Amino acid sequence: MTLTTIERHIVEEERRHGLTSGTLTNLLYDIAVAAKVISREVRRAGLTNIIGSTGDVNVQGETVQKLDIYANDLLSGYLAKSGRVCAIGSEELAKPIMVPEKQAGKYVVNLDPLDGSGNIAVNASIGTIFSILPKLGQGAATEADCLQPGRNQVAAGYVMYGSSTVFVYSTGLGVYGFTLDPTVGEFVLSHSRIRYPGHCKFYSINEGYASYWDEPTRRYIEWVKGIDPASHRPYGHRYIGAMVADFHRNMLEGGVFLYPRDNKDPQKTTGKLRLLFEANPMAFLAEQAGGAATTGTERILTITPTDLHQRVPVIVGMASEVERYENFVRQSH
Ligand code: AHM
Ligand code: MG
Repeated sequence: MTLTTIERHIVEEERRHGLTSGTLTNLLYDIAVAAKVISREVRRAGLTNIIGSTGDVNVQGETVQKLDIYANDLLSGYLAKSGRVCAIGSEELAKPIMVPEKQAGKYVVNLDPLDGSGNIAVNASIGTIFSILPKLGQGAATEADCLQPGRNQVAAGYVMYGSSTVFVYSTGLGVYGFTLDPTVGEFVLSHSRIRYPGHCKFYSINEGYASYWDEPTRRYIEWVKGIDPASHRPYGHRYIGAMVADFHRNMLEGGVFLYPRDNKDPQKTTGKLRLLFEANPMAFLAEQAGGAATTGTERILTITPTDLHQRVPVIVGMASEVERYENFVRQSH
């Protein structure tokens, strides 16, 4: 049996591609170490009083749960002291953390420390999402370093705390997945060069919001539910309320995830998901696995961010489905 740990894999990958600095490798390894600690806390959450809400409200106006804070503090604190990072943007923080220049490194990390936190209380899957960008210029980093288009990402990934804990990442050389072996405490290579499979089987969208959808979304979902064995329709529906888990299933089994523009809140017609913390890293992974990601009119990775907590419609998954959705949008104009 060959056992490839995440540490060995990223070192070997770096060697294979002639990269010498090792900083990115170490940064990914830092995230994997923090993920093991978060995973331990997630596994214990049902047993300790860490479960539940603190009653505070985060910058997005949502109730913050204790594990969100724990994951945010652990990850941001650990990365800030690593010497490899100059700025950290987090879904849980109104402003990015700027690492003092003396301890600052050359990378910027944008994080969703615990995505799908509504699932904590019911022991369903949750995740951590990360996006790694290069520092822009010389001198002290600023908020602008966090506000880079997704195509600038040098690496992105997620950790899914599901029936196992899985670490999935890409440095632009394909997508790799590792499963945590709790008996030895190591992430072990379990998914090499992940690619979306041949045809679409699943779609993931909050069907409860159908009355809020715009016309193209309504028509696309109607198409998905049509009966046509030649195009394997109707597709199955899966939606757990944690993007990491739905995205993961769709990447492995063939599917598309949608959190489209809706008119639920007339003030916000952008959907719910954040460009920097959720859409960009998932779009990077999707493209690396042969998929695609769009807002309906724009490729996610080309958007120039204007705000740290900017929200965008997200349609991500198999390229065929993303293109089809875009066609429905074009036809409605
Ligand atoms: P969160 O970052 O506050 O946890 O919210 C993001 C999550 C996604 O993981 C998930 O796909 C979506 O919210 C579910 O939202 P909804 O309940 O509106 O469908
Ligand atoms: Mg989130």
